[in-house]
Amino acid sequence: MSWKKTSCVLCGNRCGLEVQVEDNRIVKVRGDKDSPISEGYVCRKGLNVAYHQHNTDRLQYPLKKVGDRFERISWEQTIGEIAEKLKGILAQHGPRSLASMVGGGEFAFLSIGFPVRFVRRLGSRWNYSAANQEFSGRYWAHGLTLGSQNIQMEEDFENCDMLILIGKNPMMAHHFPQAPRRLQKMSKDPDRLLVVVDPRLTETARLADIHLAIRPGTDALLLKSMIAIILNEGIYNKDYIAQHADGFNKILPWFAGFDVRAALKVCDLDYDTVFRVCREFATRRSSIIDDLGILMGRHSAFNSYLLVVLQAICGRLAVPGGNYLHGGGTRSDPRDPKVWRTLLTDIPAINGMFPPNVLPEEIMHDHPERLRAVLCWAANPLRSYADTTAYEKAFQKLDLLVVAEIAMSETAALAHYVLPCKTAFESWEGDPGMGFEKVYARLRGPVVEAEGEQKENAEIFTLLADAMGLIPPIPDALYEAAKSGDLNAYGQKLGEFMMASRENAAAVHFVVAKTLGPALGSAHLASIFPLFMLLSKDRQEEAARAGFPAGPDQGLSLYRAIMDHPQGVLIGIRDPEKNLEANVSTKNKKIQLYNPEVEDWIRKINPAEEEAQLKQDANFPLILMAGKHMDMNANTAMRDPAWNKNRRACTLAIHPADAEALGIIDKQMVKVVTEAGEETLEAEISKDCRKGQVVMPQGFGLFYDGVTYGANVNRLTKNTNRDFVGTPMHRYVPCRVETIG
Ligand SMILES: Nc1nc2c(c(=O)[nH]1)N[C@H]1C(S)=C(S)[C@@H](COP(=O)(O)OP(=O)(O)OC[C@H]3O[C@@H](n4cnc5c(=O)[nH]c(N)nc54)[C@H](O)[C@@H]3O)O[C@H]1N2
Ligand SMILES: Nc1nc2c(c(=O)[nH]1)N[C@H]1C(S)=C(S)[C@@H](COP(=O)(O)OP(=O)(O)OC[C@H]3O[C@@H](n4cnc5c(=O)[nH]c(N)nc54)[C@H](O)[C@@H]3O)O[C@H]1N2
Ligand code: SF4
Ligand SMILES: [Mo]
Repeated sequence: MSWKKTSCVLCGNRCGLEVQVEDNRIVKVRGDKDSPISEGYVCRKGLNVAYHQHNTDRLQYPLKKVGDRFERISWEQTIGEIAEKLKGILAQHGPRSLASMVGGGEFAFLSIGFPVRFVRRLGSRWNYSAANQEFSGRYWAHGLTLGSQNIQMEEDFENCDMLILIGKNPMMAHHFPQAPRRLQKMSKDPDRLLVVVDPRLTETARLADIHLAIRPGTDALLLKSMIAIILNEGIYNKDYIAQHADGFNKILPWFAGFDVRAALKVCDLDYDTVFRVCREFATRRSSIIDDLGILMGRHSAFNSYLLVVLQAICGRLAVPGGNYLHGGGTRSDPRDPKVWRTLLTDIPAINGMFPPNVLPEEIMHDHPERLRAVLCWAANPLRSYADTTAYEKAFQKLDLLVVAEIAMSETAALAHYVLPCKTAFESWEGDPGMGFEKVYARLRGPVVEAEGEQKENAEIFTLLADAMGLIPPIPDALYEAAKSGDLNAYGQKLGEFMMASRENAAAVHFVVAKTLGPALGSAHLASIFPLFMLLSKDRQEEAARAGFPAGPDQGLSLYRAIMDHPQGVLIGIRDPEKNLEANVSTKNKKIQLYNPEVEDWIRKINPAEEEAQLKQDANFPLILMAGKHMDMNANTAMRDPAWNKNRRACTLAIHPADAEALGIIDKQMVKVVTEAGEETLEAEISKDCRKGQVVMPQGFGLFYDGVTYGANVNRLTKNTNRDFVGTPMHRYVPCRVETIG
């Protein structure tokens, strides 16, 4: 049987896959050795994508809620009724009553822009996003220091000889391509140093040369200590600071006289070891990269800020072997009065988006412009976002909840209308640009056929946009050019159409989906086309370096190369030496170390005040790490529990000493209680846990085939346990554990 090329959609790495298909079922999966990104790597989740693709929860037809049941209706009726209801709501309450909610549900990004554009074109900027429940703090910090909230960092793994992973567990969660393979190699290399900062002895910490088993929630003290040590020892990079940073002298008082020894005692860390880590970090080709342990931890946004300062004073930002920058562009700035702020919770747009944790409050209040309609796409807020109970109440109050899904999720079950989508294996999908130094693109076709009336994500939102009158009249000539199969001619006609009016240009994505989509048989396939017609000057130069000469044919030859290489193809080469100037977008192109917004806070990070804040309520003496990402979950995207048969998948991990004190034995059912609610699950006694901290995975408590599997971690998280940009403190949830029976 032949192997078909596709790619995994169960995490952001999007590894290349090859699958065998029998009777329209994926029956065998292997890693695609031809994939330039994953080079044959595949993890347990990828090998099990069939469970994601084929399951009894798959949606086949549009559904409408009638009473407390769903009825099957036609697409025409669905789109017509949604448009009519939406028009009514907008006419009565204004555009601010509408929000989109976009999830991480589909790590194939071709269609993500469609729901966002749809809402924007209707005059609302309320786009809530999964990204803003993890990265808001980082976006905020990068906006202040680097000049754009959209700047991302990526470790130069191959070229660093020291890597610090702080609050990140890639042996389980990956979060960079081929992570286990590469970390194991690094761990064995005597010339490379791996440092892991994690309260638990994680799968990654086991590989580390140095494991800093930090007390949960104290990373701000550690980062401040590290900066203070480096400044005191004079081992900062004077040349780099002089050339690339502003405000160095103004931040010195933040760290002067800081009691590092007392601080590290609060962190429960050894001074000499931290001192050694600082010395190595300041003098080697070092890189430091954080993740949810920091991003969803106490002081989330400020920790991201300190991470920039630490890297900048050591000259490790935007240099080979350090962290590269990419992105830029979106510049929503919380200091700009034009930036929208949520009405009740007063959260500014961060990187143009809003955090899901405040959505229930934005629905529940009495403001005349409160949210009344939500379009939810590839997200499962009822399991994924903080405080399921708050979400249940809020979503029941909506006048219109539309959920575009591949499965009958817990959120879809509450919707007024459910729109069935094709999965990424039934659609054209891909990535217009992956990687930093070498940029790859990939577009691959469907490997199985949809067995119902499902449509591609982008097509659905194009139909809705049309029904709402958001697509201007399209000349016949454009349709004809699309049908002719001559992409050159189509590109020309499209260019003319866009030049004709601003309205036309603004609707280009929908127009392409509506004209080229049917001609190519896929709105997704069509949607990539304008991306290559509208390349920025930088992208044109990058493409030229990758062998696509600049000129009028460049866009088309890129498009063709992508079509010819379903495993991915090199489309750009970036110059690492120019990374800083190409990305830092502050006015003088320097990293801004000093910003008045953080001054007060940084001063308050001291051992005495932190110790006082860390003092626990007698009612909730343990800290719950609410949502481990491990190889038995894929957020909520793996609904069929059969893929974890005979595994202990959803347990509460607890240290032996805590278990003993509470009289808990292994495999016993226990109850976890927090301010938000309670859940019951099986205890797993584990020495890898830290005393005082219990650990529960995320992505369980799913209702599948009439049965609920595992416990829902977000029944335990309170939506108000968040920081000032709305990031949930999922890594620091006070709780208690009770025995049952
Ligand atoms: N307590 C706690 N909660 C957490 C976390 C935590 O650590 N702790 N982690 C959080 C993190 S980091 C993330 S990113 C979020 C992710 O949470 P979500 O944004 O909800 O993402 P997923 O659970 O991956 O998928 C959501 C839905 O997308 C659907 N889907 C999959 N593919 C497609 C498609 O092609 N089209 C459409 N329309 N739908 C599709 C799936 O069926 C699923 O129901 O969860 C977060 N939730
Ligand atoms: N198998 C699998 N892989 C996944 C996912 C999945 O659901 N399953 N989801 C994907 C997604 S959307 C994301 S965002 C990533 C998340 O990837 P990660 O962020 O690597 O995943 P986490 O399990 O949250 O791991 C964070 C680590 O932080 C540690 N930690 C907890 N509290 C603290 C603290 O106070 N300080 C410090 N320094 N560390 C702390 C935890 O012990 C944990 O080991 O994973 C992705 N990959
Ligand atoms: S690391 Fe695993 S889950 Fe992530 S894309 Fe690759 S195979 Fe899929
Ligand atoms: Mo995530």
